[in-house]
Amino acid sequence: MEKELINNLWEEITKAKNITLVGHRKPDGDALGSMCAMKMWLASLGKEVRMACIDKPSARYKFLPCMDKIENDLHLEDCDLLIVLDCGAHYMTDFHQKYPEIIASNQGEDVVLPIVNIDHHASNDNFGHLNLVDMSAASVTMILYNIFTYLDVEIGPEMATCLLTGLYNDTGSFMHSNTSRDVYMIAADLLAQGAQISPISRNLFKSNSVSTLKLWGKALMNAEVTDENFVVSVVRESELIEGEDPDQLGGVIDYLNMVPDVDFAMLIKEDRGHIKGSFRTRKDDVDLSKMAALYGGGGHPKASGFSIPGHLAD
Ligand SMILES: [Mn+2]
Repeated sequence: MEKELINNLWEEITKAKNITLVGHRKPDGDALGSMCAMKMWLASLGKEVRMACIDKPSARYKFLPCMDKIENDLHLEDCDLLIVLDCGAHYMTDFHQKYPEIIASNQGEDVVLPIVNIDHHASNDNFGHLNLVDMSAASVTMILYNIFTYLDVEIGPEMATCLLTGLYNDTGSFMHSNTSRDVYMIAADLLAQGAQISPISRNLFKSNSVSTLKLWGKALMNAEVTDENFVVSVVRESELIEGEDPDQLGGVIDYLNMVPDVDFAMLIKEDRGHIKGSFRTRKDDVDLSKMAALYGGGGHPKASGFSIPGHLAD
């Protein structure tokens, strides 16, 4: 991350009194970990901070501090700075339809409310007034770690747990190919600063209800390898029984991606009038963010997704 960008961020924060942090829809451990860490830092500087995600965080993140402070709408009456975290595009917040004059694709000269965009998705389109986008970072919390280190911020155990949560989430518990030497070094330093790893590993990757496991079973049963050499599985709405939610399928794609020698894995699910796809690959020469972009989605070269309105034909 260029020092100048961090200095610009510091300037924006110094000018602002009321700051709102926004994460993406269906917030994950990186979005929530970065929001919490950011909130704690800004609060220590005497800022008034609000946090918003359009979807309620999953109960699995209850161990993070200040989860109960996250609102599902923007309250911008007094707000003078928005910081958007872990969003590859403005519409990932899902607040763009309700607040089109504020959450827009490109902030030109006539800015209503400045947006700082802190993100690591390769598909990020620099929608903010100030853009701290580092696609070499494994997580947004890794970018925040670098910012805090540069600014000499005292991290402390709670913030360290938040930052480690994002790192743990976005590296798939240190198993994805983005688990670099820097990731281990930062994780080690966060542990040294008091981060608690056991609630993270227990809640993020070792906790699922029976209904989730059964739904995963359906996705795994439906898997096949195509003639084009990729693994695909489809879960239709008609296969869901009472109480099963397509959201529970998050995570099963990593199992499909275990099949050796295929080019990539794809999971398609019907979800309340939308067809949602997830892609994963272990190959270095496959760029799945481009593939998802064909369907209006985005993400990383090795992990991407899309959502289009409609239902699956038979
Ligand atoms: Mn992320």
